[in-house]
Amino acid sequence: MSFGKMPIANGFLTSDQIQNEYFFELAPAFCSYCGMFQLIEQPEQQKMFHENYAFFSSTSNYMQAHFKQFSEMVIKCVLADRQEPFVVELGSNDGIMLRNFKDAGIRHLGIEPSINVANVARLAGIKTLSEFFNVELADRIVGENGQADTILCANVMCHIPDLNSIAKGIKRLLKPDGMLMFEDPYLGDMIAKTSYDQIYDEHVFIFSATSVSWAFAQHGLELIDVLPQITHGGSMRYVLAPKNAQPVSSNVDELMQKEQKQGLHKTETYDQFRHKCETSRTSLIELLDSLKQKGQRVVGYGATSKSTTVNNYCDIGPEHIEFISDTTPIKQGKLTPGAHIPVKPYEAFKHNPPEYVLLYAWNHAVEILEKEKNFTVGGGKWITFVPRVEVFT
Ligand code: DWN
Repeated sequence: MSFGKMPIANGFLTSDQIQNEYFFELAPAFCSYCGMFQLIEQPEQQKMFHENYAFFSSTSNYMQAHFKQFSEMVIKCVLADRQEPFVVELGSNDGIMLRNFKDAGIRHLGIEPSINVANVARLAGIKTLSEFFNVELADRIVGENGQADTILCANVMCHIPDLNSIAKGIKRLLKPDGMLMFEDPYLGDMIAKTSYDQIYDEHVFIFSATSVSWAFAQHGLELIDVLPQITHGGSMRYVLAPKNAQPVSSNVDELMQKEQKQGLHKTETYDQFRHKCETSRTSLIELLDSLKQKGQRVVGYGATSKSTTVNNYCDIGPEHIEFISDTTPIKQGKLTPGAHIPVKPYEAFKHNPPEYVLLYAWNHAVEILEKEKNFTVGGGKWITFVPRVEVFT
């Protein structure tokens, strides 16, 4: 299916950059042979991850707590009996996860190609290399530090197009009794909730247990456990180890059977998904058009990467959304990719609340609705589009 021409999801821009804005065709496809759901074309990595990368993981308090729990589980269940354990994180962003290992005095190394976010981690004393991970880098890390007891990766594996090279590098870097743990948005949730906004340039894959198991088995890595997470609208944590090194949890087989029941192996499932995306697009644009006609003010909440797909696919622009409120300084004062809706600091929303808020950051709904209780109590209305377009108060 195609979502049409799309800009770089985190390519927030100034008005003088509009003329040279880059677009590509956002077209995902499903492979019935290996079960992978992926983009056909992805912009080159340097266009997405660079010294002005706009997403800082630590903007959500909930996500900070999530990664603290994740780290504590790794320290307790994986590293406890090990001599001078060594942890590597791929795509460590601003250090939201590794800071917990640093604080526990554990040897660690973050790999984060986007220099600006990596610098935030370095300033906090977290060891970070700004490079793209591959086999050569894996060998260099092993030469300098030895093999890793665990390799972690959160919302990053699905961003890396050359999965084979990554898997090869991981196999070299991981100790024979080590574990790879990564989490990413889960295909089963995306299909169940029609959360098509998970599809954008950075997310080259939307994984399932079936596709992860297949892809990593090619490189001698076995899927030994799967742990559902509620983060980012429904994610899955995958645990892998060198083949036959660790017992395999029954969770793996159970989830794969569930995926079969959900029809994740059938092309018809994706035809239905496409149809639901089209219905969702029509409902959302009709709602925004009618609010515009009634002269109601609508403001967006959270200039997410996901919102780039929603705005461009549904043809939403500044005529519908007055501005998007976002707490990330690097996004403020800029225009959103493709749709060119102004992004303003949170204070713009707080000091002049609109009648309606389009909740682009629906994945952080619990945290945001708690923070914005006064807006809701004061009669403010929320618009969501996942799992369906609706207004709630
Ligand atoms: O995989 C990815 C995920 C994990 O993070 C990356 N490809 C990029 C990014 O995707 P996203 O931009 O869709 O992530 P979020 O976490 O949904 O973005 C939330 C946005 O909303 C941020 O720009 C921060 C902002 N925000 C806010 O303004 N007020 C967030 C919260 C919780 C708030 O209270």
